[in-house]
Amino acid sequence: MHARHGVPQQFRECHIALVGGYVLEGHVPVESIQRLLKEKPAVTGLVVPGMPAGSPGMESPSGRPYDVLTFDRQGRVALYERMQPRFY
Ligand SMILES: [Cu+2]
Repeated sequence: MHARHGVPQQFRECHIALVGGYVLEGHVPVESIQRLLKEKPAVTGLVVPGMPAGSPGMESPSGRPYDVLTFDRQGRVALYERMQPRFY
């Protein structure tokens, strides 16, 4: 599943989703997905590595800012945005 969708080896996390022709890997926040679908960058998708505390579904009092990265099938990875953690 992950290889078929071009997710780099180091980012094969527990959750994968497909939306609007993009691949989402890990706990990608909805704000980043909305920005992705609006801006439509030339990437394969977004990944949040490591299931960080404070990401969606991982709400935590010990959450810290975490990075949303872009990736492509050539193995290029870049910072998309840094998100603030959620505390619930
Ligand atoms: Cu997870």
